[in-house]
Amino acid sequence: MSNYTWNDLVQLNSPTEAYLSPLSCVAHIDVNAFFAQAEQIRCGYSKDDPVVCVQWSSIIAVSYAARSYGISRMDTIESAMQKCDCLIPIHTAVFKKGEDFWQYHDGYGSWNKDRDKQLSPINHKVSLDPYRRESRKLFKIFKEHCDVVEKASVDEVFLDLGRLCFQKLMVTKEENPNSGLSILQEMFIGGNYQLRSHLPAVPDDLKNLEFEGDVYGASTEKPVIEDWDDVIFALGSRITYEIRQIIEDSLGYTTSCGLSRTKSVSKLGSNFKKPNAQTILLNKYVTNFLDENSFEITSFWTLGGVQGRSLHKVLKAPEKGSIRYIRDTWETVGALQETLNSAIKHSNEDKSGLDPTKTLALATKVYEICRGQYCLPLNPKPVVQSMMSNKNMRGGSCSNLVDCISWLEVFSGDLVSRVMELGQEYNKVMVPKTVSVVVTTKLFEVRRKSGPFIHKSSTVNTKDLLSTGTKLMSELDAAYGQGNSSKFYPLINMKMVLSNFEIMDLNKTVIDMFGNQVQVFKSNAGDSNSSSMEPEEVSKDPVFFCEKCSINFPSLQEFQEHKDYHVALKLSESINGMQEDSKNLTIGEKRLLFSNSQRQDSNKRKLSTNSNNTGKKKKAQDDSKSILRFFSK
Ligand code: DCP
Ligand code: CA
Repeated sequence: MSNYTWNDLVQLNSPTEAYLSPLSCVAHIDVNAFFAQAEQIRCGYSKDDPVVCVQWSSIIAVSYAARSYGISRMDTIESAMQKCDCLIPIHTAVFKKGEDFWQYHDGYGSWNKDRDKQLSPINHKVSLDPYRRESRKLFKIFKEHCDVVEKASVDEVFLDLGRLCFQKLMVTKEENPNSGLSILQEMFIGGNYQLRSHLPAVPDDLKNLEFEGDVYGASTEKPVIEDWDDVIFALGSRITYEIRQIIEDSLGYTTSCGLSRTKSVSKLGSNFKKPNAQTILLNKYVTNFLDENSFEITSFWTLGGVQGRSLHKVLKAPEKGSIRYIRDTWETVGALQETLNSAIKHSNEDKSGLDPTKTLALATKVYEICRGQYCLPLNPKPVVQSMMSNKNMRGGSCSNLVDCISWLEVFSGDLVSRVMELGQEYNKVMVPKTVSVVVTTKLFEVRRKSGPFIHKSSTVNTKDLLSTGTKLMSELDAAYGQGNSSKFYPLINMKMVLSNFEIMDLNKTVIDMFGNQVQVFKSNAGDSNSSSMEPEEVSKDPVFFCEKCSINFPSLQEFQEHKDYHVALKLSESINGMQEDSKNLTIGEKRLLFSNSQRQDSNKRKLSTNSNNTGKKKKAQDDSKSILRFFSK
């Protein structure tokens, strides 16, 4: 009999719960030497060419061919060239001061003797846009092949292989009707099982399944398949191998992959063997993997920071072998929590660095992570909080307001394309509500100015962003720069930050987009308002009636559009107030709320009280249309 239950197996088929199953199978895939590979592929070099990706005189990515010369990211371009005389340095794309687009200048870079072929950081800013584009192509392929994908960084993803493994195992028809797997499939299809009962033992014919990649800790050439988790990992390894192959065939990138029950172990696994490899961490060998490879409690990426170090100290763990020590010393979560509590209590004030109200969660996490069992869900759509374009200024390249505006032009170009791309990725329109300009002055003082993003169109464009940024920068200049220029300019650093993103669905009506707010209105506004637009049945044809405007609408669509108009109006009103000169109103909203046909004697928006139903209807319909146009632009 198996150690696993039917429930463990069936749970794999749930995109939201599979990660909790003891049979869960999660992959982490990381692109090898990402920026260097991107440049190698773009410029038509082979994997054996020692390409490095350069930013000014620093190396930011080293191809594996260049690594074989002992070159690392720590090398300067000069020291790398000394190590390898056939080195191929390729500079990133750059923006030029005063331009809102980036370009490659292949052959240019600090390593050139010819001064004219050196790229100067004084009037250029690096663009990472090309890598983000490649990243999106990669992500698209992962998404095409796996239903739950978390983008962990520009070149890393987590894949939850639950459904793919489950389908391969239980749905792919077995040829031999008498095979052990066929019998299991029959049981599943016929529903002849209890969720809580244990699965049968793995049938012999499945024990021949082959793994793709390296099974950690397997002593023989062919790892022994003992239980269903081994079967799932064998299937998972074939799936990730195929996906990685597709990536390499279609885009040219080699990757490294780690496969295990949890995200944290898979991440260690993908880093274990590089390049172009995959490491499989079976449940039965996972603690050996953690103990035998100089991993420490701080090696887990969620414990890499202050918390991990505090924990290491509080638990008095040895410098080496901390994972095993913690696992062997505390046999229950309760015992570990007790130790954490008392350590926090006995340390002075907040010296422990650990939150006393969260010791149970921390103890559980540490207990599980040391056993390779810390199950975290994948986060398929991380929320974008903010976006920044940044430039360290050199050589007095930002000495006055005009210089600042030239750099804002670069930042605007950079940020707009990033906002648009993010929108494309999520199939949404993303609009930041807040723009900040942050500068570091000559005297290392940081000055910041934030304000609403003033935009004329419903999407973000360079012109609007530049003019908002210019307004903020002019205010900073007026407050700190003018008359005090010697303490302010030249700036040492300048950045533009977008935040408070508003996310709108494409191809949806206002009602769809603001569905939640509609609910809010209803509960806040009380019945008198919310019940005012109930459709009314008249004779055979449904007629839709708006009480507020006393208008009948002949079709549901027109009535829906009209309702959208009311919702948008209310929303706009609640956000912006109703003054025509409100700075928060976009041109589109002004057109909607204060169009020429409105009463000229008042700058307050009022719904028409015209008794002529036709005229009223036309007006309301025009408004409905224009608000829809505004949002669907
Ligand atoms: N990067 C950077 N500066 C750093 C770290 C990374 O510019 N200090 C960029 C360049 C890398 C990319 O991010 O190519 C991905 O970072 P990784 O840490 O994954 O490193 P690589 O992909 O270059 O190498 P590896 O094969 O070890 O993953
Ligand atoms: Ca990488």
